[in-house]
Amino acid sequence: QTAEALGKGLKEAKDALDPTSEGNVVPGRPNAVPPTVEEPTEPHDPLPPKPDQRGAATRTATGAPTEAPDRVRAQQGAYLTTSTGARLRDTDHSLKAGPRGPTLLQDHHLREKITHFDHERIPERVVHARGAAVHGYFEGYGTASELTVAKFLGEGVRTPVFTRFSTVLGSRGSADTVRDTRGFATKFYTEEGNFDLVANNIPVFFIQDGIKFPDVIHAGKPHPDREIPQAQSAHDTFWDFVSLHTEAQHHALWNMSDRGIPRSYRMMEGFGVNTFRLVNAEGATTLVKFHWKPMLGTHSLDWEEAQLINGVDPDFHRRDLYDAIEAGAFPQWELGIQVFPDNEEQQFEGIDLLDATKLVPEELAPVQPIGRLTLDANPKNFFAEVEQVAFHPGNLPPGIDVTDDPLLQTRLFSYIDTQLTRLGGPNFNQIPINRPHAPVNDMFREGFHQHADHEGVAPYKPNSLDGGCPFLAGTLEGAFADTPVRVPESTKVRENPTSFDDHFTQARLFWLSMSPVEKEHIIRAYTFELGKCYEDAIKERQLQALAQIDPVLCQEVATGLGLPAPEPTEPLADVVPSAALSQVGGTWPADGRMIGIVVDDTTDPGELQTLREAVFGAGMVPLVVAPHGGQVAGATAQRTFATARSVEFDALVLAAAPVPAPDAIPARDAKAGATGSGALDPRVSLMIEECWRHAKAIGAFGAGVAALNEADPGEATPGVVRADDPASLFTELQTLLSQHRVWHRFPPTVA
Ligand code: HDE
Repeated sequence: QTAEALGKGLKEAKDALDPTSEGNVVPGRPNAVPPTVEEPTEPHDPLPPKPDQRGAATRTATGAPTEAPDRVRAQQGAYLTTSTGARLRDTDHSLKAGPRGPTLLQDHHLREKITHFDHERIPERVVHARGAAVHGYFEGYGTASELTVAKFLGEGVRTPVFTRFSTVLGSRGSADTVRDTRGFATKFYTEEGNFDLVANNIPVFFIQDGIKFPDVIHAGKPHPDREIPQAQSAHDTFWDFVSLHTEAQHHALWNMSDRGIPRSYRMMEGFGVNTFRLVNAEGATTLVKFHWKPMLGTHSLDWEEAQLINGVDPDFHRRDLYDAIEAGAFPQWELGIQVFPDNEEQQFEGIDLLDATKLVPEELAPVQPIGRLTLDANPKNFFAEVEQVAFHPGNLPPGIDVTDDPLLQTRLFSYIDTQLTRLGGPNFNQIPINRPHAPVNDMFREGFHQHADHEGVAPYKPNSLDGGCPFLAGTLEGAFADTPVRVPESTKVRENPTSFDDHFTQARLFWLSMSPVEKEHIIRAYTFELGKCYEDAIKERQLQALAQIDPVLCQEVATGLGLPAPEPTEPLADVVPSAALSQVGGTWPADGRMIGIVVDDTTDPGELQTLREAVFGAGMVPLVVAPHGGQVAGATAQRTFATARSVEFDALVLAAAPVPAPDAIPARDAKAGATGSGALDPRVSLMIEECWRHAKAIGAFGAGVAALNEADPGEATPGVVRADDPASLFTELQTLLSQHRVWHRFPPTVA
């Protein structure tokens, strides 16, 4: 529509609302539309769909392209209409037999509006219901080209992607920072068809055979009688399952570690978990495990902090991701592969590559980078994109194939099966977010929600009526190479290979690879979770499993539970720790970190400006926290003491020592801050105290030093910095932030 036409449309719309306009006068009443009704704002062209959301044209069997229906654009034109495009003149009043009379069945608009609303919900995902997703692109390095013909991994090839992060157990509206595994699923819209890398942030899984999946999920989900607890593993059925199915011990240990509570989706590793097979131009194959390595490093929350966030900001991870992208701090990951020979044993250094409860330490098989992911655009509509996206581990381009991992084999069935119900029929790959960018000629026809207008008369192959099309691809251009792997001669059985029997060696490997502070966190997590269980028999059985992992771990948790620590029943495995499994000890870029700055009306505007510029300049976000809203110290207050809570910040800077507000309710506010003599606003004391407990960097300059002294975290406390000027203070804070947390603030209690 041209601007002129739209302008004309607006005039008509205005006329329609004009109570004095001829057609709007109802006999007996001066006007039909209350004069207070606001007129529509200036109409504007709807935003064009993102190029990367356009599906490729569907082709008919004759090869003639049929224009695939474009993304359905909402809110087109200047008028409110019915779903069939008829303009409406009222949407606020149902048609009644008189102003006080009953509503008439005749009111088509009322019925259509309510009916559509009644059907707005679709089933949430049976697992991974809570998630957030964004657009981006992937660039291949070309380093995998020797191993696979997959074109999107070629040097410099850029492929649009859509990535969804999720928790596993919680419902769609549950909180983000619960202790759980995280999903990390990426759809690559490659020119050879979609590739879905449906990964998790933990490299191993609970079970070895997919047939147990309903069982482990039933155990983790809320109890069926009262549907509690929501999004938690801290309950009897979960630990009942884990202690009875000891193959789950390794994954559960990762959940109890800091990996179960990531600081941000942007700071998580991703793992394909299952072993995949690559096929190169000669038809030679290798086995690989996929890894995502975050450029910002892998970091976690403190457990108390995570629990607080669940109340203070249940959308914490979703907000963090969307805000970072909105601010232009695009998160990036490197995709890497661990490469193994594809021999008959399918083992590497004694580790069975088909057992999804095992990882291969990076020291034994280094992760080789093959490309880079950049996430740079938020969704436009959450339902259309994030809810309707459908991933499937079997969506593979030529050059990537599956293995016989019994977990992966079940997954290949499950995803499409669940999506049939969730997305209402077999045509969900026609939903814009799922559409491949490669031409589609699948010969699938009809079914619920069919959007394609297929032509031709012969949707079968071969045919002699539609020109014989479509054709078949050659071996290497076609997906599903069906590598002729020899299946060892055997009989049909319901059993695992004996190499799956070892459930504890790798759990012990993980435990022994942790730093003292990480071990401490694990002990506390087990003590918390098992402490929430009611049945002693379950706690005792789980302690028996811990005894098989490590005596210190078992003893510490047993002490916390007030139960005796059992002895292991088998000799403990002899393992070499893997340094790559620990998250602490390095330095990383601190882009996108949040710095809370406490100010009041005495703070020097020039100094505050210098600090904010330094924070911005380092790619971080300064948040001005003030006693009241509006302008404070030459800046706009972004948080007040009433709305701020320390958990939002990665570091805290004190640029003032605010005294308690004269109108504070002393008893209630004093309770908020556990320390201090009362000279400092208790809400500021609380912020300092929490940042201190959660091992965050704390800094002060100018009048802020007095606040720090008042809260008294101690002169020589690590990670507490005092400086004369904001610039030198921030330099010191940056160093601390690059280490994520000041873990050495607390002397370790375990070796
Ligand atoms: Fe999934 N999984 N899964 N899973 N999974 C689903 O598919 C399943 C497993 C993962 O953001 C479901 O469309 C079985 C491992 C992610 O939309 C379902 C088994 C890994 C997501 C399903 C597994 C994953 C899912 C539910 C054991 C890491 C979210 C909704 C055999 C490699 C995808 C859906 C999204 C979702 C089945 C195990 C990752 C039910 C049967 C291992 C990231 O089909």
